[in-house]
Amino acid sequence: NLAPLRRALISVSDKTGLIDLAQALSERGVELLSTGGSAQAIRDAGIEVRDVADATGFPEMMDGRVKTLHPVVHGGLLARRDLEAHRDAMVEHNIGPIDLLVVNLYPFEETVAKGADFDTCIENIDIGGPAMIRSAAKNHTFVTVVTDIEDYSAVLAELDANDGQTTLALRQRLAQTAYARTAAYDTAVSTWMAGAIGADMPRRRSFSGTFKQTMRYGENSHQSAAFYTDGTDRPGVATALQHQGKDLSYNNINDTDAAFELVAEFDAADGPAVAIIKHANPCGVARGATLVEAYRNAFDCDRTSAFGGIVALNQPLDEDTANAIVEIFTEVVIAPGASDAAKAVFAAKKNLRLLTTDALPDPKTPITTYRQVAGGMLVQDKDTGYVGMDDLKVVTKTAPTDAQMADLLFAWKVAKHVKSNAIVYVKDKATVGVGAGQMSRLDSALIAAKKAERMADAMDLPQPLTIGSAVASDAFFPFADGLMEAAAAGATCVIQPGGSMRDDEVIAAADEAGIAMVFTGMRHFKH
Ligand code: 93A
Repeated sequence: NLAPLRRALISVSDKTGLIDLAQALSERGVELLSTGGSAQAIRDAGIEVRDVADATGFPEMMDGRVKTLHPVVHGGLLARRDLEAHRDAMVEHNIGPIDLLVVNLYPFEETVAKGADFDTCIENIDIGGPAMIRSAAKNHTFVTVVTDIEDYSAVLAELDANDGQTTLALRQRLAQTAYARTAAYDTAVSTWMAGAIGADMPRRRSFSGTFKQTMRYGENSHQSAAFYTDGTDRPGVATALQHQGKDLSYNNINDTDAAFELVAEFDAADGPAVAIIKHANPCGVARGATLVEAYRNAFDCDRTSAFGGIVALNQPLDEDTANAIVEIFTEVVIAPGASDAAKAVFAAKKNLRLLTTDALPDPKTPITTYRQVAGGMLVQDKDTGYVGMDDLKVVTKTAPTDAQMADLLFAWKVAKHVKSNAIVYVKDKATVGVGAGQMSRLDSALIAAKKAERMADAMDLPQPLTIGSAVASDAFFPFADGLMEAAAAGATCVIQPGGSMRDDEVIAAADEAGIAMVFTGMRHFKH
């Protein structure tokens, strides 16, 4: 059992809860040592505190770059209380033990997020703070280290319950938290620096995230899971505000991300667009003259699969669209805003989650994506590839009409967000058939056409909507068969990367079927 906690060193940039903590410690007979601004705040509150500079005999210097980097501080944190030699060294060098360290670091991540210049970011790299945290955490057998304001209350509660000391279990947990904090901090510095100096996928890098929430479970109920954010303020599922509904599940977050990133491809300046997602693949994407029309058009692509889906909008949710959405069961709706009237419509649906952001994400902003594989991590630039009208090459005898061209580009944008192999049929700026995630491109074409037939039956249409449609393939057709299948389903024009050994065969088959085909020169695999 340790002797009661006697001395604390407090050095915090975020002063939230500082005075209450200092007061509580002081009342429990703990002597307070503190750095410049923290000491000032404590003293201003009328609580007794000693300056670290007084203890070290060195003033804070070099604009605060050197305040706590001193053997009196690190000796006090690192000395083993159970070794005579360590105790003797403390006496010989006039080092007092520090039993509790409370530190939160210079706000480096926030400074970067605010878009500060290089020098300001550099000045916000905390050196003394992480050094103290690491010393205290190493010596957690004797020292309590607090790096998270949320842990202040746990420490005070233990002091009261354990004769003025913390338990080893708490000190261990806090030490683990402390190393996670310093690791994440240095990761943030290194990641920022890679960007600031323009390093392209550096050989040495580390990864970290900031804990956001625990999930009830992962993809399945026997898997535990949590959500971590990367600290950037890019609009998206990680930064969205949840207005109502149950907590999001692991699958909800994954699917909501897929939905929002897809709908963001459709510029709001060109009018409303809606994407409905199931299991990370779209079961309907459409534009419309109004948002509600876009929703209904998207819904008509695959009404069956839309049930229990995730809906993403490229414009703020309005009342009409909210009313249309609640006609069936929907898991999540995400939009760049929502009107009060729309929120009122949703309020009656307790299980429906509404998420809003301030803006749509920009699909062209470069970011890094990570995927874990057994024993490693795959890191790549996000697929920000974009194909415009000028990038297309007409390879068939007939060229697409303007209307066909618009549908081809629409289909191409959707195909980018469909798991490979992706085949997407589009008519009048609405998907009418989506084939996703098949091992053969031919099967994707067949499945999409089959689903369109089923929808035609369900909606009492004279023929499937794929008749007269545009079709996109996320990668080249290796053989003519996939293209022939699309033609059989009624597609009259095709967009695909090209580049197959058998392009000639595929082009000849298109010409024979009277189909117009364009090559993008870029593929959009998504696995
Ligand atoms: O510039 S530092 O890296 N040099 C230090 O020696 C040092 N010691 C503590 N920054 C240092 N700190 C940091 O100062 C702490 O991590 C904390 O974030 C901040 C508290 O400063 P103040 O008490 O003056 O507001």
